[in-house]
Amino acid sequence: MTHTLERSTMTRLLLSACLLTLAACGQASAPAGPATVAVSDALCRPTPNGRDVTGCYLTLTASQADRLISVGSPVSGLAQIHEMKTENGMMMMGELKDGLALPAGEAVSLAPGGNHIMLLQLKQPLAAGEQVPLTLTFEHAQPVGVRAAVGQPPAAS
Ligand SMILES: [Cu+2]
Repeated sequence: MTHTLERSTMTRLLLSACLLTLAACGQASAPAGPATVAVSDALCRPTPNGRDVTGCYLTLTASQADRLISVGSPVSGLAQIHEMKTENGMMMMGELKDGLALPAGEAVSLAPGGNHIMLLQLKQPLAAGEQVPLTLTFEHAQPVGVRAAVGQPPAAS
């Protein structure tokens, strides 16, 4: 009888410990520390031709699996995440409506000829040497603000 009581008390203790752990996990964004995304090499093409759209490129490295879900910039009315795809033998670009997957610890480059950030409805032309503030929003990590340099990217191979 005593033995049974002890076991049931032990079970209750274990159960409440599990519930506490679950609650703690539910509140934290991730068990292995806060999710972060490092951003490097942010660059936007200049618009000397008077067009009100341009492409921006950068490299993202997420500390844990994440997703770039949106981009904003005060210099443009609209910013989208674009992919390049071939349709009827023609290279087209289209919006990645579900964003861009970022595998844990892997550098993901948005580069000419591939995925890029599209700034549309630019409020003024962008000249080389200027800077463009970009705010990147992720599924897990806190939003990251960067200042992209305006300049020509190295020629794509
Ligand atoms: Cu585009």
